[in-house]
Amino acid sequence: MKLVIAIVHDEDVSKLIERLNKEDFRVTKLASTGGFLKAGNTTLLIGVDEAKVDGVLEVIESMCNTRREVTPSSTLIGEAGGYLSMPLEVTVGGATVFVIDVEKYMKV
Ligand code: 2BA
Repeated sequence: MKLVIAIVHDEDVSKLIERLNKEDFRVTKLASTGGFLKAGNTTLLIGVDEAKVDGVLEVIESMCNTRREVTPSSTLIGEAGGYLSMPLEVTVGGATVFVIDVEKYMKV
């Protein structure tokens, strides 16, 4: 058994969960916050047999889009040690995915 942890953009979540459920994958949705942008995102926990991991990854890949986002302001430290506050554009997603081994899985 594997646990797929996927951090996805809030705008992609509803359709992604709908599609995962349609394909019989079970999902837990957690509200999360990115440490860099300090904006909301969503973390999905998907427990799945090892043989089906690729199927989960394919669905995630097909449903999650890349986006350009601008930080409200980012504080940079200049060469002289002064501070400069300016917006910064970054590319977010499609999805950040971790696949980890599950030592034990039980339902009681
Ligand atoms: P955030 O931490 O809010 O990061 C949003 C985007 O900002 C990142 O997109 C990346 O393009 C950029 N970014 C992050 N840290 C940066 C830095 N130190 N310098 C310059 N740019 C930086 P993604 O890489 O697609 O990440 C989207 C979200 O996925 C992240 O939101 C974070 O919540 C999560 N994430 C990404 N990599 C992770 C990791 N290795 N471990 C845990 N969570 C991660």
